[in-house]
Amino acid sequence: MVGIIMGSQSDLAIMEQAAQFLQSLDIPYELTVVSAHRTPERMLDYAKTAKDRGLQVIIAGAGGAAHLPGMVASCTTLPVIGVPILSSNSIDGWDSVLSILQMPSGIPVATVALNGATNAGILAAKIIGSTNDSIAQKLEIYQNSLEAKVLSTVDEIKKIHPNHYG
Ligand code: RP5
Repeated sequence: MVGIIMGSQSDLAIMEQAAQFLQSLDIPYELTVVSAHRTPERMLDYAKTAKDRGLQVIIAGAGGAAHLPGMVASCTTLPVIGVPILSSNSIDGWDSVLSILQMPSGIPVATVALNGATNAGILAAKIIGSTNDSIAQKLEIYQNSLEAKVLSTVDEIKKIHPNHYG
């Protein structure tokens, strides 16, 4: 249902975070390495066959001169979520961010924060959840859990520091 690709195995530790979120919601995914620069034919084939293989969303991560998400987006009608990676060949992350973010008009890539693979997984789930009630319900439970988690820290901190708000 969701395709997760990355330019190199060195991106895996970050990109696995998208897979982990999808797993937590029982959303099927496939994950592999596809490099825009080192395996250009594989990239074109992956993008052109993605829809027919049943994918609904693609999450693509890359670092440095991060052309993978944009090039994949140019070869498919599926929504592409881009994850800029702070890689060994990245100056400071901005190169990856801008390479993925600053797409020309007509070929959008939904760009998340630097190393923001978890948010990419959540966004993919939301795209699928817009037409899938079961996934939408799971997302609601997840979002409610975030509130509960923050409120538990409020109680925890209150034991140590005064707070008259609540
Ligand atoms: C990019 O170059 C990859 O996505 C990775 O983030 C970066 C470095 O790749 P390696 O040299 O570690 O394979 O294309």
